[in-house]
Amino acid sequence: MRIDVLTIFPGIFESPLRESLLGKAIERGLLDVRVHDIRDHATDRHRQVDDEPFGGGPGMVMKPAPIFAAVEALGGSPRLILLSPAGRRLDQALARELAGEPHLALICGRYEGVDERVAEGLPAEEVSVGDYVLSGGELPALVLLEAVTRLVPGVVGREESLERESFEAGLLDHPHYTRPREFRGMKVPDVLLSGDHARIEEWRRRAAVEKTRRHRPDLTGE
Ligand code: JCQ
Repeated sequence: MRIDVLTIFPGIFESPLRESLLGKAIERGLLDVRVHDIRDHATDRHRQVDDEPFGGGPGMVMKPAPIFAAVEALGGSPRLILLSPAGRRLDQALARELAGEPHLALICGRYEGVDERVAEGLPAEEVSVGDYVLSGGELPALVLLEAVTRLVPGVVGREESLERESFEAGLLDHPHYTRPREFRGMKVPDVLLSGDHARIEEWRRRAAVEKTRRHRPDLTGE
């Protein structure tokens, strides 16, 4: 899978793409992630990527031309995504859908916003990672990158751990425990030490439903 990232802060992506699961998957050739500096596509002598808003008001708006030029320099026919609080909310279903694409391009906006002709004219679909405002699309792009790429076959070592986890069954995950059996007076539920796999499965199913009802009633339709 190929993913191009368009940003005016390419440095933000360095360590997340080097470390951990993402870094390993790139090293192993499962992912081809390329980060591009939008400023390299500015044509004026100040390499300006933003300008004042038409109609007035505070802050600056990202100019369309450098973003269009950066996208047009990519080649291929990527699915274009603009990270934006105004977008379709990223959830596990959208992550799964995007993991099936051969080529994505993520556009990171900064300042007060991005000229509307980027969404309209490229066109780019707007995707949000949650109902809060950040100063730029770089962290949202990293969130999307991780949610999507861990679903690409081979990126996560144990494939079965994927289908068991939160949201894949429409529920939160069941509680997890490791050694010691007792920690600061808090005990691991006996059933998990019983070795009875049928009872353990049943306990986990009930615990997942119970935890979902308590923390996320919206997921159970309550
Ligand atoms: C993404 N949830 C929050 C901020 C404008 C495209 O225009 C803008 C982009 C941003 C950065 O993204 C977010 C965000 N999902 O803040 C303002």
